[in-house]
Amino acid sequence: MAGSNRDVAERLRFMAQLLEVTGEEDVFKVRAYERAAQQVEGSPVPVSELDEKALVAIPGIGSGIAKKIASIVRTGTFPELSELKAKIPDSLPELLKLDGVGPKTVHRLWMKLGIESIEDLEKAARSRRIRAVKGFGEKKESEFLRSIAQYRASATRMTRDRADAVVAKVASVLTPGTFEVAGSYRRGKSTVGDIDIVSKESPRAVNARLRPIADEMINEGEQRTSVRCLGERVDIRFTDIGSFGSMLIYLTGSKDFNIRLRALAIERGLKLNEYGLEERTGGTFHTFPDEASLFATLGLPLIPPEIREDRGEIERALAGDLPVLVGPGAIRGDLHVHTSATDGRMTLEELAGAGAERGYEYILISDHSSTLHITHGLDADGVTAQGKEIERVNRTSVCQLLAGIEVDIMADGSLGLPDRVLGDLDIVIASVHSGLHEEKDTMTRRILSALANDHVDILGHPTGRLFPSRAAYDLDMDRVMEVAKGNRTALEINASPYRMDLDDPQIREARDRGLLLSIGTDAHEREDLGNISHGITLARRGWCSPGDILNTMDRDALLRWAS
Ligand code: DGT
Ligand code: CA
Ligand code: CA
Ligand code: ZN
Repeated sequence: MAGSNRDVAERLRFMAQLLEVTGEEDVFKVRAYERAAQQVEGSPVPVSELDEKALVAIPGIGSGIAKKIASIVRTGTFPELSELKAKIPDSLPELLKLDGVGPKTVHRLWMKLGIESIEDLEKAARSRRIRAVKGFGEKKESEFLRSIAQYRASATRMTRDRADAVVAKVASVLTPGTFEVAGSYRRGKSTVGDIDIVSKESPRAVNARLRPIADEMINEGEQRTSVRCLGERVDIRFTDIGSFGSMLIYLTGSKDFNIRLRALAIERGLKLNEYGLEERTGGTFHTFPDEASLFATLGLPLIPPEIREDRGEIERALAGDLPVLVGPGAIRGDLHVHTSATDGRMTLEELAGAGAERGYEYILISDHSSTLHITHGLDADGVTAQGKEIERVNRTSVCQLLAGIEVDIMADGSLGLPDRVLGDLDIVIASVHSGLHEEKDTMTRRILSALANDHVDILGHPTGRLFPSRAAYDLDMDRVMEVAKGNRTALEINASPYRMDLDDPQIREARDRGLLLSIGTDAHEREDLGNISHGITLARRGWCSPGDILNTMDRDALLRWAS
């Protein structure tokens, strides 16, 4: 996952910081991580391309840290770091992102004042509780507040899982059936700037209920209220029951969609705003309690929120030719999961059980292959052993496990396992996990040569992007799609909220070209399986119908397609 030297160094440095946050007294241990981070950052060769022996040869890197580096390259983290993170409040490390706040400060704030989050720090500073701690003082208090303001102004967009948490918290004080979440959240965008909600309840009642859960009431009113909740901005717009439909359409957007819709209304002699439609001659005003009635008045069917982007959907709707979008009911299984045989947490049995619970027909077992960069993956013997286990579990399981692998695409475009091993598997995903900063031509050539292998069925997380820090790698996606189409290789829609890869414009392009797409959660633990919903949403944003999605095939059809 986290391949560049900078990524690896960042994780090692983070470990050093967390040790200090938790009050680690062994300074040599902290320094060992700091020194390793420095060495990795300064290394002229990408550490992702070094094996353990070569890593240990770097001064300041011992065999313990070398293993951790290998784990970071492969998974983005390592066990000791995960364990340490589990011991502290989830919101604590974010304090380190504040300008002028180091690990020792966080340790002190946490121990002396019970501060566990930026919100806690803000409250403590506002209520002048910081100055009571020896060594902090009034000046420090105002510095903290300034840093918090700056951090928030530049904070990046929310991932979908974060947005879900914010929505759940706000929804917990609203009455079911009286509100709808609008904006980019409802349209299903891969990341969300702020949360927009339309509410039919009385502003006074809602405002009162929001106060206890809000970090801050940014502004309160009868028309709209803005609050900060879990550190994120939430805008609530109040409306009459009678105008709920027009308000919801307006706040769902997108802005471009709204502009097109208004133009269409004008063509029909109507003026559209968030309160309803006005007849341009005579001035009669019409209101709409739901979206469908407003759309119908404009001669349109209900356009699904996920495709309201002015990318041709209004024209298609007018022609009565909207695509039928894939929904959760059509999904028969998950096509990318990891197990405890490598860096996942679930056993095959647990996966089969979890799949059955979700009503799945199948789950594709796709652990990493063991290669130069991935030391704890499966080798040929590991694949054979896992295959036998899968057969055994399948004898008593409703949800069938498919034998697969997420094979590494190497620097030269070859694959991490020999053809004879890949040939025995049901479905093969091939992914790039190293050398992520190659030139466009080199990267494209690598991927094309992997696609040329007949055993490869799916190209995993095709652009390699990772929120919030890693951009997509430089790639000639046009060429990749052309070759994938020719070779009948599917492209993955990786549903991890940190990946969301492919993104919707590329999904749309792939679908328009007649490629197949496969949705995979890349689950490492049980709750990750729920991310399938993010993948379905992305597929919908890319205009995919059930027929475009591999996961809608039944097991036999899927295996026939892959063979
Ligand atoms: P975000 O929050 O950056 O992820 O994106 P949105 O789409 O949620 O944008 P936001 O929160 O600024 O506004 C929510 C909706 O309000 C937006 O989707 C459409 C509507 N809207 C906002 N500004 C305008 C505007 O200037 N004109 C029109 N027609 N609609 C707007
Ligand atoms: Ca928004
Ligand atoms: Ca907004
Ligand atoms: Zn991967």
